[in-house]
Amino acid sequence: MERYSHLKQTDPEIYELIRKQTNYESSTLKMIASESYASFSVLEACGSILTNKYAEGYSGARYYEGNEFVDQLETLAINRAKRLFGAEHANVQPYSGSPANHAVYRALLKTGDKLMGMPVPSGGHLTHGWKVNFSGMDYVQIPYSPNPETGKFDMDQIRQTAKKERPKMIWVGATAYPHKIEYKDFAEIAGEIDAYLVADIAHINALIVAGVHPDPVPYCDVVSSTSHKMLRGPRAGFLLSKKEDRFQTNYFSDSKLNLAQRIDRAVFPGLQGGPHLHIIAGMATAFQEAMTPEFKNYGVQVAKNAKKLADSLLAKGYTLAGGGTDTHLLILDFRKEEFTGKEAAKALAQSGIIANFNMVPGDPRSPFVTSGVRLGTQSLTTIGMKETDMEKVAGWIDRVCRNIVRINDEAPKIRLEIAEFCSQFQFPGITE
Ligand code: DSN
Repeated sequence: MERYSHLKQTDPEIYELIRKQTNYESSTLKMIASESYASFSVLEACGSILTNKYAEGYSGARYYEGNEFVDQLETLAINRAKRLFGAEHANVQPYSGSPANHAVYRALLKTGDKLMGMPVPSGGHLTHGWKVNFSGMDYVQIPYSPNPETGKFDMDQIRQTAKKERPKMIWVGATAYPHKIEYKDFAEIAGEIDAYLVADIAHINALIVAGVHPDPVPYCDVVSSTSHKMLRGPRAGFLLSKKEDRFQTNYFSDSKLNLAQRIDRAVFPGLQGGPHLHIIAGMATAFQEAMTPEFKNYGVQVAKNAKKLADSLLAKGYTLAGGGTDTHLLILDFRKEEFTGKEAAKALAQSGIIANFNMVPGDPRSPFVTSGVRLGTQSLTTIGMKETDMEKVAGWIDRVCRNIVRINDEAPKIRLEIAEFCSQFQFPGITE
């Protein structure tokens, strides 16, 4: 039976938009550092009848009947998450990364408490205490940023700030930081000031699974992640934690609960209602895929491709924030150019290279235009690209940037070349 055949019959407008998006995603270079291609299996689990079921509560303790099989399913997802990351506890119910992070605040802090996190312009996430987000409105962010000269964390500076401000929690994680994070160093600082250490690994989870990025689990009280992005699962979040609380604090209304119980309580009933079981099923499938040797090879190749792309762009004279990358992402720094990050991102998209404009450290331009473009290699690696392909990609990026003033003439030619190039690759969830 043709895929989407029912939808095509009953709702041709939606069918047509999905069809167009599918063609778009398989004829352009998906370089947004937070996107990926989910497999057919993940998509089938997410599109299953599990969307029909209510199951407020947790396995074995639900507020609805009829959950024999979904109890087994959620337990399977939890066990797979624990096994994949070597964690003591997992909660797979958060609807996405922001709700997962919100639950961390509710479990660990009181309103008005201080936390250390990176501001959004420095590469942090909205939920790490940024002022327009609940996390910056209800809690007090003590900011830390990469050193503007080196683009890397200055641990002496971070320690000094932590000791002066004594936040209750330190977020470590980013949406736009191209270097490895040494959780051990952050754990030392958190230990010195009796703060919780929480890692947000949404961007780099597959690199951790592949062993090409330090592992936060041994060092952090809580680890938060999304299951889409590099993990190639559904659009959702999950939390890993230690079982016991190092501090036995009284922040939470019931101080007898251990850390794992407080995390669970914060997610449900603290913030959410019924879990999205179809998404949890897709997540469990993605966790299983991530336990294969192929997935490990993918994680290793993502980092190799990012390094090759960075080196190729540097060789062509481009500046990269932080000087390069040792993760999946790199940030082109256009501070010296007359065009903005936004203009570059638009010109790239017009040419078939889909990325996003992004602040660079010390950016003089506003967050609405920026001086940078963020690129990630995880989607290109997923469809099978290797280092030699990264040289081609760097060539197209260079052509776009050199021709930005006459992009309307150049973009259609590049777009065609890229579509032709893409036709030789296999797209999970798209090409059979
Ligand atoms: N919006 C995501 C990103 O693009 O990095 C973070 O949640």
